[in-house]
Amino acid sequence: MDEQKLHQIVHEADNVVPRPTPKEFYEKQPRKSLQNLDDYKRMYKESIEQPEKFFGEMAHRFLSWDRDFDHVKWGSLKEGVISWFLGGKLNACYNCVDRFALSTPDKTAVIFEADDEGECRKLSYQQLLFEVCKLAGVLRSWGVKKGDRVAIYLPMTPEAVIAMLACARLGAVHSCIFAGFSTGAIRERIFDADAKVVLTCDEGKRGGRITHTKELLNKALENCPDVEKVLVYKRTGNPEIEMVEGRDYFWQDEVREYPGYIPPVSMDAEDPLFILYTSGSTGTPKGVVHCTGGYLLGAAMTTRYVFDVQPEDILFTAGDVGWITGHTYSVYGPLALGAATIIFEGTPAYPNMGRFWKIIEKNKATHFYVAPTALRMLKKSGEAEISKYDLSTLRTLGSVGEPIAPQIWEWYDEKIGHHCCHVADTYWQTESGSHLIAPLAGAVPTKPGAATLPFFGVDAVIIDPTSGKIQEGNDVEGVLAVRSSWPSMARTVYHCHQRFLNAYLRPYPGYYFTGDGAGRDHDGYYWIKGRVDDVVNVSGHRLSTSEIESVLLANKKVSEDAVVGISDDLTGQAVIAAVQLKDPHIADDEDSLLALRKELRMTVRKSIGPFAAPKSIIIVHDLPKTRSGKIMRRIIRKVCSGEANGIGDTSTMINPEVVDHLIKAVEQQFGVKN
Ligand code: 7RM
Repeated sequence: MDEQKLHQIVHEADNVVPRPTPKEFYEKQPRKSLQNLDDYKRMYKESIEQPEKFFGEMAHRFLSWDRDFDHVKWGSLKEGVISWFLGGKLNACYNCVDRFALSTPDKTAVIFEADDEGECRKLSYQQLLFEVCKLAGVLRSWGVKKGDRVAIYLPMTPEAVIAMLACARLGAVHSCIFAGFSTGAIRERIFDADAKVVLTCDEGKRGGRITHTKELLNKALENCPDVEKVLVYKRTGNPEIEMVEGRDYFWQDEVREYPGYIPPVSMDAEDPLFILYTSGSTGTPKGVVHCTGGYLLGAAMTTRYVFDVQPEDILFTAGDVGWITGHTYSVYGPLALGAATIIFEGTPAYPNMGRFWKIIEKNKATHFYVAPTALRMLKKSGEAEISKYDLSTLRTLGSVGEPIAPQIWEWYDEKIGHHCCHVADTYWQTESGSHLIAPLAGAVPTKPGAATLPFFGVDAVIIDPTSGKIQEGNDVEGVLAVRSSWPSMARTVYHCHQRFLNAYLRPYPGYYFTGDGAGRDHDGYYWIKGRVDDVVNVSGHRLSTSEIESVLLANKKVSEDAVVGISDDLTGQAVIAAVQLKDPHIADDEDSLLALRKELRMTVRKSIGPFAAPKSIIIVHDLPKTRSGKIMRRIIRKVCSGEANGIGDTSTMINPEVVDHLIKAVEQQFGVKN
């Protein structure tokens, strides 16, 4: 963690006056979830001091149970046992679909905005129920039952939502794989989750281009012999798609035979709802497991209280169901509240930079939720496109995935929100399931750049990483942890509880460790600094340096490599690789160096995905290491950022002479002077 910067952040915060939710917010929709800051404080206090009472009531208010729970909260972080609503039974699909198909069947549930502007499709709650049941019928006939894992490799289309809900209906555990992932990453996830069935499509459409979804999946499945069935949605209908006989079937053909209603399977609150893979600092991606009751409650409550979503609202979460944001705020959160969700297949830049705004105007979206990286790009592209559209239906603007710089926050508030919206910087993680720290609409005044105050039930603490001591009071900084479990917290890492304990519960026994550095200012507001481990965040995509390192290492020309993230104006962080070659002469002339870099970048693109490809590859003679042989990424990071002066302690280094070589190589190849 960059301590100096953190000091500065917390210090700057002293001058910022908290801003209340603009009055226009409730002129647009007068029903209030919360009245004021005192409401928040009172409810927060109760949620921490009497979680059983607080969340017991919330669980009854927000969810429909087949059987009531016996215990609200059970276990402790110290023991590594976390459970909520034990004894309770419910079905997530029933809660997100059937309830509203019964009460408001014609109300829109899903609005599909395709990559091509003209193509749009709406599904009412009744239609959604029909589609979900049809698909669930196919899956059930294939033997998919409670507890089985089903992989979903689909782009942002209604079918992704239908697929998730169909799994939930049967009690099968879905594992979505981001459509931007390539073969290696797909294979790894399907293999680890031990999925027997994959739901996918023939091709995708994105930014005016075709993506070869099925082709990539086919390659990945060459090494996944346990996959028995693949259901392929015809998105483009390209007849050339390679289908494997006896394994691959077309979605549209198969669903025909099945009825428009099959009953949901009643699940225990603690039965897993889904697995979602996320990058950590060590090893392969972790299959984070979320459970039915607690997760769904967290999704519903945060969607209501942070964003103030009401049933008549239309949410546009410009994320992807391949990430947690898509799970919680494109699918489960809005649908659990009976609202409408916009599923957008394309990119913000196609056919032009006005695409988001056009979607908002056309659909009268009330909520918009996106990562700062997109906002930075849109801000750069100027205001011409923005002013063409009527954005006055918007009430809440959300930000997620990385810290939002105060200037970007101000821009968002002014140009998109016209100072009439609640602007919510939401801090959370795949592991947290739903918002951890975020301002509640109408209740918590905001400060540009601050995630503000913790959500109900989140007992946030700041720990001094050196002493391991809790930092009491305000104006403190350190690493962010949580003192007790909250309902939507991940329960384990799929088939590897030890990894769960090691990553989250053992670093500070009795606490959940977030992996992020943070400060708490004089108002008790939290300012998130970023990861303190080897996780990099490129355009809101979470990547582990070790994952990219091992892909590069698989290239025969590479003897060793180290990957670091450095800050980048556009993407937040950028991936930089320092590579040591087996034969250093390969890179002697410009042409072969260029070719080598291209080849290495391509390896990463093909294996993990285009977004993980290093921005720069620096060829080095040697990597900085400790006496015990550990690569010192911190040194590479500092030198690549032009901060060699701030390298700090090198006493544990076995090869201090490497620093000078590195400085030279970085200057020559990367143009950064130290
Ligand atoms: C939702 C999501 C999690 C990591 C997390 C942080 C960073 C997320 C914010 C943020 C500053 C924010 N899940 N992060 N939100 N940093 N301010 N509002 O992104 O699992 O993919 O990533 O993202 O480092 O630990 S994630």
